[in-house]
Amino acid sequence: MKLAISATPVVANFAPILFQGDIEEAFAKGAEYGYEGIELHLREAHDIDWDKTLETTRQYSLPVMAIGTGAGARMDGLTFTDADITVREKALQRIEEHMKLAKLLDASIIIGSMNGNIAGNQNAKKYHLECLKKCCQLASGANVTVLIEPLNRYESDWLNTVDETLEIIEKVNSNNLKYLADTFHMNIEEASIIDSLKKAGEKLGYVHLVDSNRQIPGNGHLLFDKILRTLIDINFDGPISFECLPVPDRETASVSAIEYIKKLMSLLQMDK
Ligand code: LER
Ligand code: MN
Repeated sequence: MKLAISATPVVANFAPILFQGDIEEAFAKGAEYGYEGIELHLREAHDIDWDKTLETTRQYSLPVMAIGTGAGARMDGLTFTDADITVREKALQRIEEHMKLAKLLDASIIIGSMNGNIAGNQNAKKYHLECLKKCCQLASGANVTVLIEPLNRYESDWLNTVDETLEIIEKVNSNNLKYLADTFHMNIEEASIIDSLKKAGEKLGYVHLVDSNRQIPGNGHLLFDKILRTLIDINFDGPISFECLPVPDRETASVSAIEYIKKLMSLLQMDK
């Protein structure tokens, strides 16, 4: 399990992303603090210089684990459920560009907010499935993993739970599609985070580790020793990223998050 810092070139202090602003600084600080990877949140794939970013991953030995695509939905209204076909096509084009970058960086692609909302649109789930299948066809050609992330009910009016996500993964039936578990959303939607992680089993491809108040693990009331124990029990070996609010500030949050989780991992003898 590799621990990743979250970063974005778009500054939005309300967003649960540790490093906002200069990406090269995020790489430098991430490496300095002991992270083993970085998760990049981009509005458009060309928000960053691709060749320079590839060079920076090598310079700091910090691979890009995943590209978060939600800004395309939140800032540009692009989703896989939109009633307008031109919007869905634009969403797929946006993802296609992210996919090219993901292939270059050997990263995964996250589909969270792009799953959209369904209220008032009886074809929304059909549109979503069509788009996700196309997305997974592209992913299969590019050898990229697509991570589908359920969000809590206050961010999305459907696709909130592990059960709904596993059903979609089964329908799409692609080896390139995995489930992304975000412990903040799970804390709102799942009866038991532990049981739901167990249910996901080998479909789990990635984890957002974040506490009940969307701050770094240790600042809220989630039981991360039990969560980590479960990840070991289900043989999860994918990336773990800290998609957390930079509270009280990004340096303190980034350092405390990795310290806290590494301490728990060593108590659980995960570092052996
Ligand atoms: C994306 O990973 C996520 O968790 C969203 O809630 C961000 O708004
Ligand atoms: Mn998340």
